Amino acid sequence: MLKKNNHNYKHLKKISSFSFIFIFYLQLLMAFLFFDYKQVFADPKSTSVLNQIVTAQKDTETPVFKAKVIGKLPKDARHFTQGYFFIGNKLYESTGLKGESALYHINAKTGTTVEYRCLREYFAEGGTELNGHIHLLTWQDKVRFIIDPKTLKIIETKPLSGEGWGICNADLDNTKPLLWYSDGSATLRLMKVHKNFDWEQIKQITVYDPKDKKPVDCLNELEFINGYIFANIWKSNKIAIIDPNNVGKDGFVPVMAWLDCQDLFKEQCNENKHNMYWNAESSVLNGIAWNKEKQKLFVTGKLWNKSYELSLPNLVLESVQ
Ligand SMILES: [Ca+2]
Repeated sequence: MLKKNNHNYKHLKKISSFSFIFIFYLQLLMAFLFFDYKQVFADPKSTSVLNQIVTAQKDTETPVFKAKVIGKLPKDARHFTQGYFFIGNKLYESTGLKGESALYHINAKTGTTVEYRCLREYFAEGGTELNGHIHLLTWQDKVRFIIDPKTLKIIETKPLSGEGWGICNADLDNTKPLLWYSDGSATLRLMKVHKNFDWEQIKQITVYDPKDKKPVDCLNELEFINGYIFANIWKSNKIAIIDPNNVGKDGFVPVMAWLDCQDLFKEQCNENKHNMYWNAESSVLNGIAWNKEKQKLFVTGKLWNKSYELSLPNLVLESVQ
């Protein structure tokens, strides 16, 4: 009996040791499987510092700035954003698609619509301000509009040869009647606007990537910031920063720096999982607005539910010091 009990005791002890080892390794396995590395190692401070670092690509001198978000503004996720710009402290957004195109005056503090004008029969594209008027492009409708920013009424309709994509100012002091516009290619055209709103091309540049020496096609929404042109590239999450005065042979201009907005797009993909209109193919980065008075930069995209305030890359900030 004693022998039997002793045997049982040993047996139980064996089972107990085995269970202990089994549970220990099971816990170890669970910890390994569910360990949240991002949670533990993501130090907001170091991430922030990293975002500020300009990292040069291995085989080129073109610096890449990672977008550093310093604020967020709600945005109507139904808007297929094509143009984004400030007039003073007032924010404007143009939206595309036939049947849905419109021009919006947006409250720059809340992101809500103050006023809007439907342009349903057109496919509206980029817009900008020049001498108190909004200049708005259409994609393939062969017209551009001159619009009163207060009433959003069309004052003039002018012809547009080719496609219209993005448009921005071209003069630092905004005193010369000059505008840059894009047409989906790697070429930007500098247009002089006359008093009757006719315009004539006085210069053109072709933007290329110094890395592969190839033209950067699909230059889209534009913004003129401290003498540089910011152009987002359609279907990418990158913004090219271009110095329009750095013109080389045959009008070629290298990308001076890249602003990498990939993280913003990833956040939008995540936040719009249940947005029935969302399509990662078309809901891309498209919209750069610079508030010159407050020195604030906002970027957004088609069907995005937010507009992101970004810190301006040092490279661009320092240029005006
Ligand atoms: Ca813009």
